[in-house]
Amino acid sequence: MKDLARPLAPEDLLEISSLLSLEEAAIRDSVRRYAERELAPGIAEHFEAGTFPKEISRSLGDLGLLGMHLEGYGCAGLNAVSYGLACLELEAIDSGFRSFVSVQGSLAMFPIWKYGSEDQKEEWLPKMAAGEAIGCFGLTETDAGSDPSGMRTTAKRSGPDWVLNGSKMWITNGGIADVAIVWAKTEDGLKGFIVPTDTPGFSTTDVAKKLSLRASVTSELIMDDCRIPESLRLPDAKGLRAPLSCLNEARFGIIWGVMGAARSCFTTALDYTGSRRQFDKPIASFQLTQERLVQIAVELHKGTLLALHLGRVKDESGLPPAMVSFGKLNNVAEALKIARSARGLLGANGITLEYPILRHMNNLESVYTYEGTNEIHTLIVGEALTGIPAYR
Ligand code: TGC
Ligand code: FAD
Repeated sequence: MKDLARPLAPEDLLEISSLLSLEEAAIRDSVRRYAERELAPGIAEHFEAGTFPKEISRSLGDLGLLGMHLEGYGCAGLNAVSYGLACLELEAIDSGFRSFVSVQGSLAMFPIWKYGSEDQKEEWLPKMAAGEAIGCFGLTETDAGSDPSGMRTTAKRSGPDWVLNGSKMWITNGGIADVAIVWAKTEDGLKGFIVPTDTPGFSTTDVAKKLSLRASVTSELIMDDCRIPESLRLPDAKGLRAPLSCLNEARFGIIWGVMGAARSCFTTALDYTGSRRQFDKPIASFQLTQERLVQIAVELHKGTLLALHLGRVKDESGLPPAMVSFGKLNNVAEALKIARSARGLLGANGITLEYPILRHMNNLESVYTYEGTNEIHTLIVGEALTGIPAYR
């Protein structure tokens, strides 16, 4: 038996790390070292300037983090828990980095891997895994967000090609992408297309004046008689089920990622309250401060255990969508509450970019909305409980 009086690490009070395999712990540690060394130093400046350091794509590729849960074609083929741990360590620095990896691996590479032809996989996946080609995923439109079935983008057959018309809105990586996975309505239902971004008729405009996810590119995609050969249609993607299945992968990464942002808020608040003095004492010595720190730690640990449980289920038997929604619903909402509570513990200092908390909090507002809003995930879990879909 271990020594019961052993010191416990505040950010891992329940020793959740002991539930990881040696390989999983090694992956977590190497992503953490990379993130702290390469990503952390410039993040506040990128957030302030509203820029994303696109050049990190290659180093993320070298580390095997792009499409890391996919097998073959240059992808690392690691388990779901490893993918989750990587998302957590990236989002501990900024949600923008996890977003980049989510979109590349789960929303751009996954549909090619799952629904693409052998030629499409060989053409695109190795260079995307290496970070040489950046992808984006165009599902949402200005008037079709929570209800993507209302999309207006169309693809019409024209001889050997398809002609795409319409626009997609709020697309992560849009303005820096080499390839867009575009979902469009056809006479024969919804289909997916691999659209190289240098195709004539394809253009992008970045969304300006964001107050959230500032270190991430968010864009509108415009398709104006954009001609795509049949060889770039995803042959096995049929109906809304195809894009929604990609969301399961990315939502799983979010369940883990937001616990990284929450951990960063927690450790910042713990450090700060230990050194900040008021009334001749560290503010951590006040019972009200300790209560807040404990509430934060409890939700952080519960959320991380939930992520690990869902990761184990995913690795062992696959994850039903309602379980993914359960995790996204809980962990994003709790991460936001943690950020808000931690921000308060820093007083006035909490509102600056000197500390990461308000940056995380603003980012988490986007995470609360994208990949299915909190309300949509509530309804998905509600349907699983009652058998009654209540979306419309
Ligand atoms: P519904 O009739 O329920 O379903 C249509 C078909 O899809 C199937 N299905 C799923 N399949 C796999 N995984 C899932 N999660 C699935 N959910 C549904 C379903 O079985 C059915 O199949 P079939 O074969 O019978 O046709 O569809 P609905 O129109 O009623 O909508 C249901 C609803 C509201 C849950 C769905 O539309 C939804 O999830 N809406 C939210 C939209 C959303 O999440 N958009 C995200 C866009 S991408 C993004 O935000 C990226 S952010 C990236 C970043 O920076 O990290
Ligand atoms: P709406 O659907 O208009 O929802 C507005 C409000 O109404 C929400 O509170 C919602 O929960 C509520 N609501 C809607 N329907 C119901 C209902 N039936 N019952 C109860 N409440 C309801 N999309 C992509 O395709 N690719 C991307 O890469 C991508 N990246 C994004 C990056 C950022 C930074 C952001 C902010 C968004 C991104 N999105 C992306 C879009 C995102 O998925 C949508 O914003 C999201 O699906 C919600 O759609 P909406 O914004 O149109 O809100």
